[in-house]
Amino acid sequence: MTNTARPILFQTGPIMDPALAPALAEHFTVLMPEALEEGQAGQVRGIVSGVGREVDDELMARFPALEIVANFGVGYDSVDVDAAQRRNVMVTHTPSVLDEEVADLTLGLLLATVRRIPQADRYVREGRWPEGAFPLSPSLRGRKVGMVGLGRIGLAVARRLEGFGVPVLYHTRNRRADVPYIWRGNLVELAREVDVLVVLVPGGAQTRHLVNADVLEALGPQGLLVNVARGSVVDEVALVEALRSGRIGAAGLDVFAQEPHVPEALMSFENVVVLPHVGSGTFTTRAAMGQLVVDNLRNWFAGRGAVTPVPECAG
Ligand code: A2R
Repeated sequence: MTNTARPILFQTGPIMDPALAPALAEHFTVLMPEALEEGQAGQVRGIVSGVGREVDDELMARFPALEIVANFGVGYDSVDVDAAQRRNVMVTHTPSVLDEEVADLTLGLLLATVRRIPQADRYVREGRWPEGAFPLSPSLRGRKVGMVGLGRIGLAVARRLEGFGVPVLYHTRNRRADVPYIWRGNLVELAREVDVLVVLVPGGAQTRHLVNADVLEALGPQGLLVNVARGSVVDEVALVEALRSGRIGAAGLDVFAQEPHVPEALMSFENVVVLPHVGSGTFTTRAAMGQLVVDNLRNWFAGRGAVTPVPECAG
């Protein structure tokens, strides 16, 4: 039996936050796709969604009473915001609460990639150490880092990089007046100038394949690519080719074009570190994101508006 006194939500699939389901259940009736019964769609007032689950016009059309889509995550490229706005549906996301966590992971992945930490771990586990010392690795010393995107998370990464004593440059559409880092309006130029590119722009049509063959070529044979944003931002075919031909030196990837599928070719390279999209994946940060999802929904249904609307729906 569903409690009709409470707003009914549709959740597009499982979300990796153990605290979210009980927190939602306290205030809402949550229907998972498999639990949605004939006739219930008309009562659904909110959608809870997460990365990789499309909330498109077709899905929203199934719920004529829909008021809000609450996205678990800062990136909301899987939500068709234009369609939501045409339907007068609010879209929210979870900015800020994950910045430091994703920045930590970014530095971890960068260091793991340049110093080949996972490869060294495998070397020990495979019993190869007694055969001889692990090969020397490239270094972060004396290298420059180029941020592709310098928003909330990018800035948290840049600040950490200052502590590592490496110069930071960045590429965005708009130059920031409030940072000490050098701006480059042209991404190929930036790639030519730096040794490491760290990708932290939102996904979606605007940034699709922003990091293409030309950018990778400019990064160069000693260059290193770190992507913690969205797989769609990097042309994965061009990346595989650049790694195969040695046109770039190494890559650290937390995100992929077709998650959870990781191209075999990428996993076959010794100079690539792959992670299963864990940028914000800690108990504390996922709980903070879940709480923000709940706060957005509670505020909305109490008539107080959304706490963190996506920029397109703000104001
Ligand atoms: O371009 P600007 O001036 O709006 O700067 C934003 C930049 N950005 C771009 N840079 C170059 N070409 C583009 N087409 C482009 N579109 C956006 O990305 C800004 O510096 C940055 C985004 O910052 P925030 O909106 O504060 O996002 P946040 O919280 O740092 O997260 C970035 C992404 C998420 O969307 C997830 O996909 C991923 O990181 O976790």
